[in-house]
Amino acid sequence: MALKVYINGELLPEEEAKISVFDHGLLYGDGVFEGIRSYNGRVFKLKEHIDRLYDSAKAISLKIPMNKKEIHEAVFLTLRANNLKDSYIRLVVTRGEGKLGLEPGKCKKPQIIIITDTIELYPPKLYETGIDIVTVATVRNHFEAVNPRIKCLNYMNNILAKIESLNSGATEAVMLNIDGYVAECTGQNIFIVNKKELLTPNANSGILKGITRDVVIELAKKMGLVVREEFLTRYDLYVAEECFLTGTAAEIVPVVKIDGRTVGSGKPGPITLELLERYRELIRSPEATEAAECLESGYLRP
Ligand code: PXG
Repeated sequence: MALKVYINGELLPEEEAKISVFDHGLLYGDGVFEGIRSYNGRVFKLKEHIDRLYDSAKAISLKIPMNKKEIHEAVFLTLRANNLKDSYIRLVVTRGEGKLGLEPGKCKKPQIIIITDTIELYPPKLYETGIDIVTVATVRNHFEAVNPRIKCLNYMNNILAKIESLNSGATEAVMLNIDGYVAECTGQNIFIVNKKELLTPNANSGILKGITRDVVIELAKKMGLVVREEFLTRYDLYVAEECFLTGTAAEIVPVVKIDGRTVGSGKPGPITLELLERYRELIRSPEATEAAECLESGYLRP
């Protein structure tokens, strides 16, 4: 069955779901987005994702022509139309169609697009073996250029880093900021464990403040770990006992090699595995507020 895609209030079969070549989202990467997941009919952290979407839009002076509740309902409408329980939800707001030229004022109507599809996870084996990552020469965007806190439609900075890591035979890239501090990977935040402490780059190190990152910080605190958000260097990565990446798509992926140095024992560490287990429990937990919102809106109608 063809997927249905939400565009500005309409649900269209995927082959008819098209937007203008004059959309500034395409012409200039002018727009914002979110990547969200649902597990067993429950949308994980939907409120947090919608809040971040509005913050990203505010930062680029884009007024979303719907309120948060309407967006929330539109997400569930799209999920129901596609009858998907485990899905990847791509919520996109572009500046809209306009004449050529950078001025956002040329675009009168932002486009709201919701795609719900299935998502290809990393092979389960990678979660057992861990991945290898490398630091790359491409520097993460400076916060006064395009602040990485804005989840905008221009991912060229990250794509260049991804190409570099793949060219060097690694699975993922670690990007540093202009001052040389560790920022993040191309679509994941990075964590290390050292001496029973969990460390992750400070929110102003040049990162997207990941929602999975926030969840993991909370889980770690519940486990009694000290969590510190700091400015980290490559040295900190090299001497770490454990390392892992977090993101909506990747969830929690163990890292076992960084720039050719083996992390800890060379196998995913015990704290990483414990966090992964707790994360997997949480995303399916009916007690989570997201689940209640979901049920109220009728996504899991009998
Ligand atoms: N950093 C960057 C640059 C990201 O794009 C994260 C960190 C992790 O954030 P969350 O909130 O997901 O924990 C992201 C998220 C995709 C895709 O389609 C990308 C992300 C999330 C979901 C899907 O490639 N990036």
